Amino acid sequence: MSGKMFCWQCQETAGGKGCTVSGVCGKKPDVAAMQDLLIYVTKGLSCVATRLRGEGAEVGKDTNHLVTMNLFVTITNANFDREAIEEKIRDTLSAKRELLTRLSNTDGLPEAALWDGKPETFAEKASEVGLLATENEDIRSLRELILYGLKGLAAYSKHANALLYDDESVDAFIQKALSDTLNDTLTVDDLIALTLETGKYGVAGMALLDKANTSAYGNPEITTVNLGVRNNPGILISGHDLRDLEMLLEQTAGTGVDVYTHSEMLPAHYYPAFKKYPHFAGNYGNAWWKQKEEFEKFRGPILMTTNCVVPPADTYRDRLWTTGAVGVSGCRHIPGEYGETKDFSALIAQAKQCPPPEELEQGTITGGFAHEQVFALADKVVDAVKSGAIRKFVVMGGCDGRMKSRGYYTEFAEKLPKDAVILTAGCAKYKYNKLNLGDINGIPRVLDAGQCNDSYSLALIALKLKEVFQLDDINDLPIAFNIAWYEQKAVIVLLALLYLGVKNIHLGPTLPAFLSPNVADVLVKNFGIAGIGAVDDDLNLFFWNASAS
Ligand code: FSO
Ligand code: SF4
Repeated sequence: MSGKMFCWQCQETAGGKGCTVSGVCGKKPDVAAMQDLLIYVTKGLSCVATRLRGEGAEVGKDTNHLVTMNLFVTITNANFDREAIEEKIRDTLSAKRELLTRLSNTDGLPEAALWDGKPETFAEKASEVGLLATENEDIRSLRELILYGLKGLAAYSKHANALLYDDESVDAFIQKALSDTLNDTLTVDDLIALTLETGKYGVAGMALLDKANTSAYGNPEITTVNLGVRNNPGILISGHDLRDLEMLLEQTAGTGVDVYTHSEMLPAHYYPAFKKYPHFAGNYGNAWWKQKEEFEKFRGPILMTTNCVVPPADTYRDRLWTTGAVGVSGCRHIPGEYGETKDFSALIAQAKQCPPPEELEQGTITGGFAHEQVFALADKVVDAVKSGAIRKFVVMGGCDGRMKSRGYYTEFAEKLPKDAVILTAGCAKYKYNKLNLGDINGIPRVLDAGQCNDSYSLALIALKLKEVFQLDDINDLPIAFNIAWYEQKAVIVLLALLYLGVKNIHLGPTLPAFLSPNVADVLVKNFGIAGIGAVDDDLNLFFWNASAS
């Protein structure tokens, strides 16, 4: 056990090992401690809910939503507000108390399911329940791998829930898996099986979100997005929550305030439903990690609907607003339950007092290649593959990040053979989506399906190609996987791909610190997971050595 901060959940963890003094992301030890306690009590609540289901009782949506929200709050770069996290701990303890009264008995429940405490005991308890409390390094590694996958899955569930889509089987699994991470009788093999099952539910969760998004806003279609600025005040919206965007667009209509997307909100432009708003002006800036500089220059209010938020500079703190799972102390938070209309009038009023954004760049980028759009182009794509015009697809989805070593992905994209097409989703695309890589017979060489959750589209596209080419194995397709990861949503995307049978995925820029040597070995031996090397060596491996792809 350790009272010290220890977090290793993201790719930028200190020294590639773990953040122990303060987070590279800006998370302070007191916030890290409250996140640890929030995970602990959420696991406890999940144990009780799972036991209740076992007794044939129903567990309401409120519990499901509380669990997913709590997991989301602890994702990298989502919430730096200690008070907001403490409030969630109190809410979770109170929900657990209520569920416990409905259980026929509490025999054999783990300590987390029974623990209750007043706020003044939180810090002490938190110091006992961090991930280092699990001593066996392989069990700890698998528990954390599962937990991080569940955090990603919870984030995607939350967006579907915001559109009033729920899948009880996904929520029940999340809670069962969370309680299993407290079960000391489970072996390494049991936990490996649970890891794969997490991938299965990852597919289900992404499918649910895809259904929610496309039912509400239509199927993404090829779209050219403006990168420049207009001469009106603007609001910048970042993150992944399309429902928040819809409410903001509705409320800003006719006010003279434009709305721009940032980072993972870029793909919102691809949805037909948002094209009707003339004040939906374009995309501003790049991936999350450049936000300090870019938010300064935006000059108007910024709304963070999800991670990735970077603790802001004082110069724009009063223009940074949060909602949903996001929290930054000192920044204003817009409340709103699922199904309620959030009130963005204060942001709009602030925008009206602000000058228009400073121009960062000009031009356009094109995207919108989600499953239905690609299926509509299927004949063209298949012909290009059959004629040899397209030799290979390379899935380069995932996350972007600050590390210099991520320059690899720009160089890799630039040096790709001209008959290779990049399939992407997530903020990783900012490493190459403005490079003008051209097209192959009218098919752009960078096909952007959307946000990281739209990796689901990439999987559907791969499965469609497998069907068209009448292959038995997805790994026989001319598709290579070279994925960049940063935070825990990328973990669920990875587990989902493994569940779908995809092998030989290359993961970079570094392998997760939370994989123990033995667990890493299982992933290498069973799934061919590999890291990245020098660009030229990897290109050689992907294009001229069949064993690598
Ligand atoms: Fe990126 Fe951040 Fe979408 Fe993540 S903005 S890093 S995997 O939150 O969720 O791709
Ligand atoms: Fe460190 Fe990443 Fe954890 Fe932040 S989220 S404390 S950077 S490991």
